[in-house]
Amino acid sequence: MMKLFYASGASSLAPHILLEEIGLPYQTEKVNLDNKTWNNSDYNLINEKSYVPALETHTKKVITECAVILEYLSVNSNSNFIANYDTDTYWEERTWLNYIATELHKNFISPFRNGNWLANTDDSKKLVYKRVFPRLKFIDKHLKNQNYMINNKFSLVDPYLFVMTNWIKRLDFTFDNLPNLKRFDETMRNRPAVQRVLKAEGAPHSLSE
Ligand SMILES: N[C@@H](CCC(=O)N[C@@H](CS)C(=O)NCC(=O)O)C(=O)O
Repeated sequence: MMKLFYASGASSLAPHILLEEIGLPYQTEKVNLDNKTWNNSDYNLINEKSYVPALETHTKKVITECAVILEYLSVNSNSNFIANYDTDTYWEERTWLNYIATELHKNFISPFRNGNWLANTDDSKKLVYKRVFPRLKFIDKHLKNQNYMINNKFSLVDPYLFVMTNWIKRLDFTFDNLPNLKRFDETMRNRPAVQRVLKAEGAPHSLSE
């Protein structure tokens, strides 16, 4: 059975949601990112890069990098959450996944904290907002006439974007001037699979040290 290593509310929320949407059996293991342990074992032995998500596949191979795990899960299921390889839609999906990973995910992370952690001071939050707002605005424009990122249908891109809209809330940023992203966030929260996963993960750790 596949096993997802996650921390509540972290980027691992994206593959967790996709696993639940896909409906294949899977297990989860909660990682303590403060001391890099899981179930009393050293997490660095699972993922030497020392961050979540990591997915142990059916063949016991561990794969990392959120966008890659999302693609792996979509390809290895009967879902229609990913387009056929080398179609225009496939490349559109790759472009958004890469955009979210490089332009949003890492820009949400504060340069002032050790490791890949969310900002936790007013100054670092302001800096993060300055960086992410124009990139979020670009997505908001794309969502003008649709509820989901690709052809107005749920795809592997949406859970990753939902991590970002969830972080907007977590960092107390506002959806002012981002009305379409706000609607996207609400659409995602209405999905039963998303509700089950948010409940299962529970509250994320506090942003204070
Ligand atoms: N490049 C990685 C980044 C993953 C990442 O930043 N994970 C964060 C949570 S969102 C983490 O585990 N941070 C803890 C740490 O680095 O100490 C990916 O795309 O999956």
